[in-house]
Amino acid sequence: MKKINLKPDLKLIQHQWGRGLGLATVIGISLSALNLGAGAMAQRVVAPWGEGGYNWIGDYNGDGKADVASALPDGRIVVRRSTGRGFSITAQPVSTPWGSRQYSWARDFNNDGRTDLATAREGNLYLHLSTRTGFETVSIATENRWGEPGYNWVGDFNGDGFLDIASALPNGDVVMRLFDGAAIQLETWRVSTPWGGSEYNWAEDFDGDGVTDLVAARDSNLYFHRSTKTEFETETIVSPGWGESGYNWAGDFNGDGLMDLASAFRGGAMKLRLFNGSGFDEENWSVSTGWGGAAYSWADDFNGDGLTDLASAQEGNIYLHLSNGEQFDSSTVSTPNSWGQGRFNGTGDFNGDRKADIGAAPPDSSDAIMRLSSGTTFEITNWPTSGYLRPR
Ligand SMILES: [Ca+2]
Ligand SMILES: [Ca+2]
Ligand SMILES: [Ca+2]
Ligand SMILES: [Ca+2]
Repeated sequence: MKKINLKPDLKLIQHQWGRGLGLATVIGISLSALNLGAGAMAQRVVAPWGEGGYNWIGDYNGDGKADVASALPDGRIVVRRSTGRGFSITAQPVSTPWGSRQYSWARDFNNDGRTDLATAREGNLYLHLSTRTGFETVSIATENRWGEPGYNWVGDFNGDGFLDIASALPNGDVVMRLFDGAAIQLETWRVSTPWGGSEYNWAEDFDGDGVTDLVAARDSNLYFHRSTKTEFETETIVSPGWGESGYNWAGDFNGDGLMDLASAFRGGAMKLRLFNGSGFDEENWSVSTGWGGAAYSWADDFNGDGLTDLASAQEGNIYLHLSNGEQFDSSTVSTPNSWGQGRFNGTGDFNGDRKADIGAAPPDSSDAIMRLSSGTTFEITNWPTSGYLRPR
């Protein structure tokens, strides 16, 4: 979002496919249906989605349009590549196991412009690095020291361009897995302040120096852990007033290239913490509409102006809050009340116009319901999944 380069803006397109508390549900047809044609030539089949938490929005082929990768229970990774008007599917078996969803990430770990998949299970990290045609799997043995769910963060904590994983342990140790493109160097960094609840910590490059920092919110304090590339330097800032779980978002809400935090409260009040390079300027913003569920509320740049906006869906309404840098300009977009369950909705720029769209995987279809942003409204359209899947 802050670096101008020729690579697509992954920040915009690699949000996880939804989040929240929806029950894990297999979407699409049953897997047994895929075997009906065993022995036949490759045939056209309807492709299922992964279980909740195993579908990830990202740009797996680096063409600037968001795709969806799904890990299926049968061991295949299915990628729906966006054509701009639908999805073209490919599948690839992988022989390594998956960690649980809180230990699985879709990010561009090796910095080649294509989103990769990583999953941690016990003492192993499995990296599925995107190639031109699929994934190349790298198994890396590492210690079985991970944070609790919600306390493992991906970022470039040492600034070498490759994404790392930081795992916070309750005793103040932060296990750093520093990835260099091929291997992982294990280090332990220390913090002496508490972490926030699992939805109250953010790994972002707040100060824009190319190195990911950590921010934790707890009670009336904000703990800013600035990475020096070799350790965290912690500053404790008194800053009361946080939204309920799931209603605090990181983004660049005033477009100055520095990451900020936005917290929403019942009744429409909002608190913005705008990072100014050394600290956070607190401002009171507000919205006039309600909020949908936390799993249906997203921070992304819906009109492509570089300022992070908010959108929240509640049944047949999308409450769109476009940041103008000083406030949100709010509008309500009417839309059919058809959504995926909590983890089957997510934002990304699926058609490559740099405006974030909302994708939904409804429980009874292998196609996706896309809401393509025009900048001021969302055009709803069905995106079919086409292609051939060889029966496993
Ligand atoms: Ca790194
Ligand atoms: Ca900012
Ligand atoms: Ca915007
Ligand atoms: Ca778009």
